[in-house]
Amino acid sequence: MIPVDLAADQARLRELIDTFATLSEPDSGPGVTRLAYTPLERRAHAVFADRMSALGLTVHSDAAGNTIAELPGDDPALPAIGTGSHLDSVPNAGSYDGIVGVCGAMEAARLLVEHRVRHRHPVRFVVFAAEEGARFGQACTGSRIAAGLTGADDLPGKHDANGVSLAEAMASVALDPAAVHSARWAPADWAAFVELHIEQGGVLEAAGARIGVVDLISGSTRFRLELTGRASHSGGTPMHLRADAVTAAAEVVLLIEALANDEHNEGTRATVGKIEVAPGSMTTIAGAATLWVDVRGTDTDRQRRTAREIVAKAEEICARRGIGLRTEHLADTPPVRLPAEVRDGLAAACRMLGLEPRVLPSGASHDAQQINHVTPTGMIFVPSRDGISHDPAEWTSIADIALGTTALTASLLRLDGRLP
Ligand code: HGY
Ligand code: MN
Ligand code: MN
Repeated sequence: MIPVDLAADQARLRELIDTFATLSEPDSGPGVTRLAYTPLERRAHAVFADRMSALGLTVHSDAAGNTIAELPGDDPALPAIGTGSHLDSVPNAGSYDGIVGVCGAMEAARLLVEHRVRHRHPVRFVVFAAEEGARFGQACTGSRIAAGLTGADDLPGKHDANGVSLAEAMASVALDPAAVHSARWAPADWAAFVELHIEQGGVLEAAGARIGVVDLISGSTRFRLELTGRASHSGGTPMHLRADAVTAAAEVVLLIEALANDEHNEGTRATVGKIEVAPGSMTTIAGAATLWVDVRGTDTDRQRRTAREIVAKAEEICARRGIGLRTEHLADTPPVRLPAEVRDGLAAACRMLGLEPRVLPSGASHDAQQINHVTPTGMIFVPSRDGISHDPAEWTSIADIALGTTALTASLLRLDGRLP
């Protein structure tokens, strides 16, 4: 069993989650808006750093903006065991995505320090920068840099909706994009990594399971489709003389849905979550429409084939309608199967709580997906009510978050060899 003094404290978790939830862009509408590489994301990292420093941990932020707090172990020569998640959000997000993994890590650190739990390995508590791809298209920038999957050369070429590049955004919050090589993690420095996260889907809730362990993290292929028609008067232009970018875009969007639903693309999810139309006047036929496409998959070939099929079909539709089409690749991450030895260790930790964990794939992408390129990595999931996420209605009970945190703490000690 878990030593009783290692049970996570619900009130402390609630206070932490509520503290981070207050850090949202003013006048940004409902929910939490704390985008990648903004002063607000850095303020959230500062809250984490202050609390961990107050516990006596040594804390630093690297050139990528990742913030790492270290708790020394009895044997400093051993590689570190790590845990953590992210504090940036999508626009109008909920209060739990990423935050639960950071708050769980902070509570685990408190339990280890305040109960003077001996452990051999150093333990590092990490907040990754810029996990969400909502602003720049690419997800997991901080953890990709740590894993050596994104370098300084990649940063100037990715832009947000205002034309600000990843490199410029990093510099705007006093980070040095040219120095991100220094933020790369050496595999020899790490023994394992565990991320606690909300499920962001409905599998655990439907199964009546209070805790899950992830076996595979979905990949994502993301691109932008820019359709160019001819803006013209909505009254003076007969239907047969139009090059309407919006009606072409509408046909493409429905095609994307049909392709994802086609059984030969089983397991693939394709979404157009953002559309921009110009000039955006109700009395002008749209001359331009831009679609942001997110294709998720549990099989690399099928995920990328679906993306290729979408582009090919969109080209056919646009050619038939006399609409120009330009495709811009934004990001591509393959699915990752997490190592069985970590997965099974996390399951054993859940059983120490008297819970049988549900083993499940993650539909969302995560920092753990990138960190698994550096060190054996696992994920613990807690349920999302109604499967909702990336929305203010996102919610997980504090009791489930506490269970997940206790399982996380036990997992860290199992990985250390401190618990059987
Ligand atoms: O977009 C995702 O899958 C994750 O929430 N970053
Ligand atoms: Mn997340
Ligand atoms: Mn997210």
